[in-house]
Amino acid sequence: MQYISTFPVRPTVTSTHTTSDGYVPFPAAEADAFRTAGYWTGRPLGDLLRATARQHPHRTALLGGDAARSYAQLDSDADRMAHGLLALGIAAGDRVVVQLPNVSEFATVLFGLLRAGIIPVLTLPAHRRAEIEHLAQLSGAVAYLIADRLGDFDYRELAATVQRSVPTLRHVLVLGDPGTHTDLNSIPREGDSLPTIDPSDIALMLVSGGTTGLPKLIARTHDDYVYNATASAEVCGLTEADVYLATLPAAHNFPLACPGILGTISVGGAIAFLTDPSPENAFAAIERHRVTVTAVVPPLAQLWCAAIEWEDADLSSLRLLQVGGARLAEVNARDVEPALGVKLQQVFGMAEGLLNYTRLDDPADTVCTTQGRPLSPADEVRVVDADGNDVAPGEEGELLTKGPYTIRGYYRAPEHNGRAFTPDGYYRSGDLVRRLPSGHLIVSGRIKDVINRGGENISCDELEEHLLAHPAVRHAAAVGLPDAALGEKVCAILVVDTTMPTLAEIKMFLTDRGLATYKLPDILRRADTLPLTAVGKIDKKALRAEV
Ligand code: OOB
Repeated sequence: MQYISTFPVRPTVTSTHTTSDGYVPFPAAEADAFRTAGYWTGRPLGDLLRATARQHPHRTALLGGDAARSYAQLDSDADRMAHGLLALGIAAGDRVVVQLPNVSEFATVLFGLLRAGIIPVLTLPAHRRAEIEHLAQLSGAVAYLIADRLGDFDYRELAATVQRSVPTLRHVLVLGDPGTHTDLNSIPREGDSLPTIDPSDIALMLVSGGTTGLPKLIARTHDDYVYNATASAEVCGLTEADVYLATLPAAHNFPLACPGILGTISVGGAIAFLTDPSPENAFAAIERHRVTVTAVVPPLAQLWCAAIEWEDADLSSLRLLQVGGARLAEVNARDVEPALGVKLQQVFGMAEGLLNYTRLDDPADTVCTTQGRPLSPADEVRVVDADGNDVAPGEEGELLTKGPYTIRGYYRAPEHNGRAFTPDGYYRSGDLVRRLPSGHLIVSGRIKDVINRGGENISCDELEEHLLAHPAVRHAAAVGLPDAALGEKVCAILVVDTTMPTLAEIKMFLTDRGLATYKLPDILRRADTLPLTAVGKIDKKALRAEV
């Protein structure tokens, strides 16, 4: 791709507005600049598949036994899916909550929705009632698309509960045994034409890791997400010879488009889906499919490095292991190449946009000690102090960013947007970083109140709200405590009026409230009072030091 290096663009006016629907678009002047410079190519996301299917109809798109599909087959399956969804009365612009495990039908469903102009709200298999209800309500979803079950969890029961409390949900579509709902595979799939897609429209919605309260919706446009996936594919040197293994949940930005599933489709590579990322299972899949690239979070990378000692596996096909989502400690980074015989790439990204990659030709020290540098020449990164002033080069500060694939506001969250974005449109990441002269970033912590447990972000506010609902609890605080395996563990500190509940009772209470399992506290502490800051907020820093 040819880049014109006129960036950063600093238009004199960067007015940010919100549409009546609650979407914050890119300001017109900046959007024009991204088009002129060739970052935005005016292609709908569904076109990535179309183009590859035309060029290489017989190449394998999806691997995996009976579910294997050539590009021509996947392309036609996606069209048929689009027609079926439209025939049900779901219209372009409608939102559909998608919650699927890592199965190859994920690709058919995703492209079916994209081709129909229907906006998928991509939730993770681990989300439960509290999150799904909130996301369905916030997005105004008309349908909820699930698999029948995963392990011993039955999504059909969850769907029945959610449907009772979210009146906009007209359909529950099930992959597998539908129970009392609609069988996704039984809907008729004929139709004449598909809607024309405006590439500046919302293509899909990702779910934020959450900084305050409940998760936010991140609306990504066709233009910005096509660039996200294709530029990532280029940085990773992805070609049609690559086989990508979707190890992390496919609805997450990292395996979806960094370069992940979408990047692989854009170059005509093959994709295999993995529902269980245990070393035994993952190694078997890598061996069977001759996987060349996959992405994991640091705890999984550590587990794989340890497991190779006792698992007898041939990982010789693997050329690139991407590790990101949370800070990978240098000692663990140094383990990867010798243990697994694969090149490491650190990825520091966020669903909101900005992606940083170590480059394939970076020296080993850079790969092991930094979290990469921005993907795009048009990514604008500032490192600022608490007053919003740029820090001296190499000093620690908060990362602020904007660019051709970073959102300008969360969907339907005007009040929060006032805090999470600067008036001139930079996203305040909440991440503390240092920038090296090469542009590489080292992530040193977070100012946002989020616990990162094995790559899963847990909002302290959200957890605290649920804890406070317990009848015995007067004050509650959640903090992350350092943990060798997970990065951070969830510690809940309670000030109670009566008897202190046990950890098991608290977990049960939160589970009954519909909270996802990964958000449950690992440790419970009792306190008589909580330390407060000057303005009366709970002083997390002091609290962390105490516990
Ligand atoms: C990825 O996206 P999210 O939205 O789940 O989480 C973003 C946050 C970042 O703001 C940062 O706090 C943390 O997760 N993070 C890292 C990191 N990668 C993400 N912290 C330290 N080192 C890293 N390498 O997690 C995500 C999205 C796309 C690609 C990769 C990760």
